[in-house]
Amino acid sequence: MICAGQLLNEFPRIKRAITRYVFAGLFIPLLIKRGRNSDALKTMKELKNTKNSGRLIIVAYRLPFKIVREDDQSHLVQNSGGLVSAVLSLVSDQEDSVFSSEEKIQWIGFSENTKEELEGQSLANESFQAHPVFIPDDVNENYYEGFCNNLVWPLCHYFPSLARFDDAYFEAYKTANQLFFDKLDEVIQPGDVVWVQDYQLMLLPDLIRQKYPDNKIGFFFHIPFPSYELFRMFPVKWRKAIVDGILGADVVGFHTNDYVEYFLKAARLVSGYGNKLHYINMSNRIVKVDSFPISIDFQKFNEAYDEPEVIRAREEARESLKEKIIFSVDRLDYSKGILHRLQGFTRFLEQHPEWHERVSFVMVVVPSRDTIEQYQHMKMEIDQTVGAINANYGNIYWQPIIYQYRSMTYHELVGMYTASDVALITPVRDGMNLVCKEYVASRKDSQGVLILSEMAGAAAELGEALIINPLDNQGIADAISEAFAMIPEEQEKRMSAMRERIRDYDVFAWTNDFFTQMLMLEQEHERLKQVFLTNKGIDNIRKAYEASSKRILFFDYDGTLAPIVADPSKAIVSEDVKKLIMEIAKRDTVVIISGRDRRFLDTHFRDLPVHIIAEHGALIKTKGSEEWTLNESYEENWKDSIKPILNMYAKRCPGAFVEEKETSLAWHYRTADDKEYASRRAQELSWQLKNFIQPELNLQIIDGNKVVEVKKTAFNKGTAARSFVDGSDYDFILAIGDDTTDEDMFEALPDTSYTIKIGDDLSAARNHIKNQEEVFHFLSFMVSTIPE
Ligand code: GDG
Repeated sequence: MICAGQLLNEFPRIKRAITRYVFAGLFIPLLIKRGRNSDALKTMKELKNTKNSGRLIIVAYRLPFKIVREDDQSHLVQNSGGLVSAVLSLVSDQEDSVFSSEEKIQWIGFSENTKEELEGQSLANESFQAHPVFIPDDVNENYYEGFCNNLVWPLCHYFPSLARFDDAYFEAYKTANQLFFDKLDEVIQPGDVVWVQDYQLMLLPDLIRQKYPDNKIGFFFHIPFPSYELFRMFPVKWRKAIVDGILGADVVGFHTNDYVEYFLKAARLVSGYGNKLHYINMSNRIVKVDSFPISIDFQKFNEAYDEPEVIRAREEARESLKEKIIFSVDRLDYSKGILHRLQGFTRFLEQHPEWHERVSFVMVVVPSRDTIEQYQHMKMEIDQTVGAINANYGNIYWQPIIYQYRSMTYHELVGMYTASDVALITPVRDGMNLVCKEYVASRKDSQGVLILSEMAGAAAELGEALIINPLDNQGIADAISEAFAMIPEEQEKRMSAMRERIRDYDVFAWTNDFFTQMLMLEQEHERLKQVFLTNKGIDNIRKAYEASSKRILFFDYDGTLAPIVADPSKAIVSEDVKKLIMEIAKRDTVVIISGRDRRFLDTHFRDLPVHIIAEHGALIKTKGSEEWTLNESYEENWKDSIKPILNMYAKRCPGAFVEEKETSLAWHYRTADDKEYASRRAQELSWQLKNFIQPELNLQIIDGNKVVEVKKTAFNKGTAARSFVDGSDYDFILAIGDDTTDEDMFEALPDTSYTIKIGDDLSAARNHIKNQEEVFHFLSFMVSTIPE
């Protein structure tokens, strides 16, 4: 969990956001995750004044309906999946719902029917309007079977040996994403909110952003986002397209914090986007990347316990099966760990003859992708293993495993959930896994034991389950034995705790949580949005300047007083600017505030009556003094442990070099031979430093312009600027800067200050001006009416 102190130190840029939203902001999603569903709804209500003016558009690979034709008419037969109910919950007449029910939810998805079959049909029901996307067979094969299922799926589930790399796959992936976009392009209107689902559509958010910069876009990734070592197996262009494609969204959601971290690392290493507290600054907008553990409709499964069909199914199972029932159900997939489960069960039978003839393991495998060779092979192995176990351990009165290769009806499924003593869920990798949550929700009787793989995203939330490693046969065997021996009171204790958690964070809370983040982001955008100074704005500043009597002005150096040039030693302040500063400094307090070292700043400003702050606030030389003062909280003895790391990166990157300043270390790559390679190394270096240096060192890593800089956190431009204004009575404060480190200054100065950011990056500054050249004109105008 995030601690507030850490936030304030490390993320000064959003410090004001934290203050403003301390309850309504960053902490609310955490409250929602812990609190009750009704709290989540209340939060939405508090955050919104009005309903979203636009409609909700879902884009997912599949449409959530079957299109059934009867008497030349098409009807939508709606699936009862969790996502469908969840999005429906966002739309109602209630004041606190996100969307108005006057508008249907627009759902864009692939259609298995041809265009001709659907020609002229109205594809709508009470709540949804369907917009089928038609993908030619050859494209769909390379796109869906190829890129999605033969490459992304195995890589994301840590089966790189099964991944197939084929240029035609990626081409088809781009074509298909474009086809989804083309359909959306026909449908979208201003104000509509688009929610893109899953790994089949990773390029889509950016396609939308390019043409519709003002529509809100969400993206949710349903499978594991892999660690960088796996992700880097995608060819460079592909991985960049994926990261940039996803980052077209405003809010990007994953199931767990691990997946979020892995994605953030990929965003940094692939496209150079750093993040602060999961916010990525994309220069003209911010993206929020966060975890939203998907859930289920708890009440539906809970109430099903008493439905007659479920009672009948449960009773039949109990009558016809043995004393102890183990149940598992999953799609045929190598990620689900079906064979490992069988091996674990074999070990159990081997070691526990006392349970022979007293246990039935009902294992249902739902047909899936079985046209693919790998899946056919896996199916054969499962068939053979089940056959062998039943042959070796069973007898004419007892079959240890009841194996079904088919799908079950909903009532059969819940009948089995509620009849079984143990749910055995052993994926070797699973984004979340809803089956285990459904099992828990169905157990209104608070009985039954969940054995769950630590590789399922759900394991992070269901700590009361018996957590196993699916590759550890003995671990599975021991867990089964422990489950069979577990007394009802203990079962109840564990099950009740898990049920409460899922009841609180059900699929409705999940969607609410996601949309709360979308709204929060809108407010944050509003705060950070660039307001460029108009003539009127400039004139207002001039008037304020004129009307004041005690003024202080802070100027950053590079990119503010001097232009950014390739060779830093040649970034020289022009004579005109110098003259102007001289003129201002005669009547006002002027502070030059820079990351440069004192020698450089002395050379350029020695003859001016100004205060100088060097090395981001570590060193200060006051006007008229010859002495520099070192910030009192600066502590030495940290560079020796960091310098070798920077040197090693410099050696491995021709042209990069390490600069040792008095109070900081900088790894420069402006002069590197291969800029692209160097920028990748810089990202890796920064990542390594941020993640592996000891927190006790209190160091801050700054990703600057072609430089990675390491300094103490104890001071920054903000603390340095405050030391000038605190306790004084300036009635006009102005600060101008272009760099990320200037944000500390903008944040730290009083709200009445005039803060100006150069360029269009999102900033805490109140105003922006376009470029460095304009600084001179702006300042000249500001002081123009004051007599010398
Ligand atoms: C992906 C991610 C993530 C299964 N067999 C039958 C049946 N089901 C239903 C279950 C459950 C759903 O299918 C399976 O959901 P999972 O989450 O377990 O797995 P994936 O399909 O792989 O889904 C996964 C999920 O997306 C959501 O983000 O959790 O990690 O891989 O609802 O009940 N339903 C019926 N008969 C069956 O035979 N009626």
